[in-house]
Order: sequence, then C-alpha cells, then structure tokens
Amino acid sequence: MAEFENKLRKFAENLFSIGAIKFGDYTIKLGVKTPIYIDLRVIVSYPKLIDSLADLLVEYIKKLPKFDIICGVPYAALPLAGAISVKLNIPMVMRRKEAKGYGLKKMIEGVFNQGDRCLILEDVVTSGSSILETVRDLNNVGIKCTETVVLVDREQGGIANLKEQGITMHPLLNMTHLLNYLRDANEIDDALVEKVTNYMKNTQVTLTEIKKQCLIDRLRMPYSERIDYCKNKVSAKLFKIMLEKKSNLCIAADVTAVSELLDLADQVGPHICLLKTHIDILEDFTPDVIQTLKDIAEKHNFLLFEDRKFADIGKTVQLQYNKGVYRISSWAEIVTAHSVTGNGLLDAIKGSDNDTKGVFLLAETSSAGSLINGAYTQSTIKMALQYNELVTGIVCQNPLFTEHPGLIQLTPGVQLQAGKDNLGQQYNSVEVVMQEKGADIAVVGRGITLSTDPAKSAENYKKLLWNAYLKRIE
Ligand code: 6AU
Repeated sequence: MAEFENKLRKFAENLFSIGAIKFGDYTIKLGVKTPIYIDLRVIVSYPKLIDSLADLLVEYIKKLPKFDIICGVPYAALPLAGAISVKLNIPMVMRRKEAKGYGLKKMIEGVFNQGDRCLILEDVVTSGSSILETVRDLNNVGIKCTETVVLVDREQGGIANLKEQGITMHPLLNMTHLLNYLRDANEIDDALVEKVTNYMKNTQVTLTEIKKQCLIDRLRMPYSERIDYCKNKVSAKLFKIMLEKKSNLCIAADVTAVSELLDLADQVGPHICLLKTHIDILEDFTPDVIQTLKDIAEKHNFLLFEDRKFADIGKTVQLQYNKGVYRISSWAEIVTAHSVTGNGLLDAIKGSDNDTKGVFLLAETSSAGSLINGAYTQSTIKMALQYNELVTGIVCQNPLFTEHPGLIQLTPGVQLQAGKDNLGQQYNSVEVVMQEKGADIAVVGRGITLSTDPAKSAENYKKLLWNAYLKRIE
C-alpha cells in the first residue's frame, strides 16, 4: 500500500517537473476559471513516464471489474490507453473527436463487438462531461461502459455527475492528494494549497450545466425542447404543428391528377404535418390549384412542401423557384435542394423574406446504388449549419448531426415492412427508421397512396410513427 502511494507521489512530482501542472489564472472547458491547470498532453514527449505510468495504471486496474476493450478520451489519455492496451493485451478503440456531429457510426474507430464492456481512460476530470460524451458515443454503437479510470480528479463534481449517469470513477489521484504531495515535495506552499482547495469547494459543476452544454443528442430530445434550437423559423413552426397534431408523418402525394391530389390532401390532412408534392407530375395543373391546396393546408394545419430537388446554378434555381407556371416560392413553405452545386443555390432560394422559407438539403438518398458518399454527406451537413437560418433540416437515411437539435431529419423510404420497388427505391419499417435511423419526420408515399383507404392508412402510420418517437425519447 505504502509502496503504491510512493509511486503516486513520484507520479505527482513528475507531472509537476514536466510542466503538466501549472498554477496561475486559467480557463478550462465549460468556461470555468481555475487557479490550477493540468494538461497531460505533454506526456507524449516523455516515453519513460508513459511507460511507468502505464505500469502504475495496470496495477491499479487489476482491482476493477473485467472489461473487453479500453478507450482513451482524446487526446491526452490516448498514448496511455495505447500503452495499457499493449501491456494487458486488451484491444483498444478510439473515439474520433474531429468527426463530431457527422454521424454516430464513424465516431468509434477499431474492432469491437456489440455488448463489449469498455474501460474508459481519462486524464483529468472536472465535471465528467468529456467522459459522458465518450460514453454516449460508445453506447450509441452498442459498447457498454460502467467504469472509468482517471489520472487526476479535480473534485469539482465529476464523481457525482458520473455516478448519476451510471459510471463509477476510479481516480488514481484527486486534487487533495496532488496538492499535498506537491507541498510535501516543497514545490508549492500552504497558501497556494489553501487557495486551490477553496476554489475547488466553491466551483462545483453540476450535471444540469453539463447537459445543457455538451450532452445534446437530438435523438433523445423531445420535439418540444428542440424548438428553442431552431434557427430557421419554418422548423420551429413545423415542430409546433407536429406537437399539436402528434404527427411526424409527411405524405408524399405523388399523384398525377389534380382531383386526386386535392382529395388525398383533404383525406390525410388531419394526420400529417407536411404534404410533400412533386407539382410537375400533375397532368392537369392550373395555377388555381395552388389556392385550393393552400386552403386545405390551412384547414388541417399542415405545411406545403415542394420536393423540387433544386440542383442547378444559383441563377437558374432563382428562376425555377420564383418563375414558370408553378411559382414555387409563392406557396411552398419548404422545398428540397441538392447541395451539389454549392452555396449559390441556397443564396438563390434565400432571397429577402427568410421568415417563411425552409429548405431540406439532401445528404443521402433512399435509392440503391446512390453515388453520394460520406464526404458529400458531411459537406452537406456543414452547408446546412452554415445556412441554418434557411435550412429546416436534412433528407437522409442515417442518424447524422445528432448534436444539432435545431435541424430536422426527414427520412423517405418508409413502409410498414422493409422492402424495395423495381426501380431502386428501398424501404425500412417505421420502427427502424425512427429508432435506428434517426428520423424526425418520415416520408410515406405509396404506403398510403396505394392503400384502399388512404385516410385510415395515414392515421395508422401517424400513430405508429408517433409511438416510435415516444419510445426513442423515453
Ligand atoms: O414512399 P414512396 O417510395 O412512394 O415515396 C417516397 C418519396 C418520393 C421521393 O421523391 C422522395 O420520397 N424521396 C426523397 C425526398 C423526399 O427527397 C429522397 C430520397 O432519398 N428518396 C425518396 O424516395 O416522393
């Protein structure tokens, strides 16, 4: 025991001597001011220290519950996690830091199995927020986490915050020990110890604060809470309609006769939040159709959404959006657009009155053999964030942008059962789309339009989709 403590003392002194512990006026993550700053990233320059520290950790870890994989919280803990992984011959996974916000699947690198138990290694803990972010991403790919080993616990609420989320923290050192060891080694004096101790007592960080700032996950957030995050006015309006009608169903009204369209809109109206049109497939379109459609939309409280999929240069899109027989901008509160031609296209739609306009950008498609790749998808999301006052959300098939609750995920390719048509369309079930694929609104076309009773079918989809959403946020 005493021998282990001596090693800890030595470790504290080593950290101080390599400049990993600094006293002064610093600001740490979450904007908290601090008189002591601990930055272990510098240890990469001291391989012998990594080696001896890894030995110490291996000894410490032996008393903990068994685990299958180890994960270091980037960046400081990565070299240590690597060293421990080698010493124990236990595989490591890495959580990507830079890929934040661009899809859950790509967040974790390495080979793992569903249900693997993971030990998380972290350098310094203040509130526990970084560990909780790591746990969230590991949990999202099916990895279990209950234990974390921490080199230094700053004793500012981390242990309690983590415990509340089911994680037990095992700190090698806490701040009290660290200060005492440094004082015993004559590196710091009593006054400094007292100053830092008082600071720690008076600067506790609670889980509520952490949740507000860094544990945002739109997939688990109720629609009602997401309204405040909407930068686009139409998204906020849409969320309100969804909540009022308890509907996250968008109908794809892909019919070719005006009478069919108007009849369908009136029948399914009570059950939908959005009516999506391909206005150019109507064979008997006349401009007066639009007013009737608008009246039905008002009667049943849904938004009109033209799935135009703009994809040209800005100038042409401007004409397509505002001119021609359809005059889309005069009635469609939302339109779809590809990101392929870049910003000019969104600038063209933006115009002057942004308050009533929204765009769903296509980041992925439901069709087999799509040429869209990961880089395109990520750039599209970047573009959406850049134009967040105009962009209502993203059309995609996977749970992307989980850290941006103001954006809405619209997912087509939905039927009661998984399947496909003979032209490459691919369908997932309601449950899969809502609970695994991250949809906020599901687009259902032929699943409703080809049924014998579209109103009844729409009501059924509405209930199933809403229940799946409730289950997701439970
Ligand atoms: O349910 P369906 O297959 O009858 O209809 C799906 C609808 C169609 C497509 O044009 C549209 O959803 N769609 C989209 C959208 C909404 O942009 C993108 C996509 O990837 N797949 C897809 O089917 O009106």
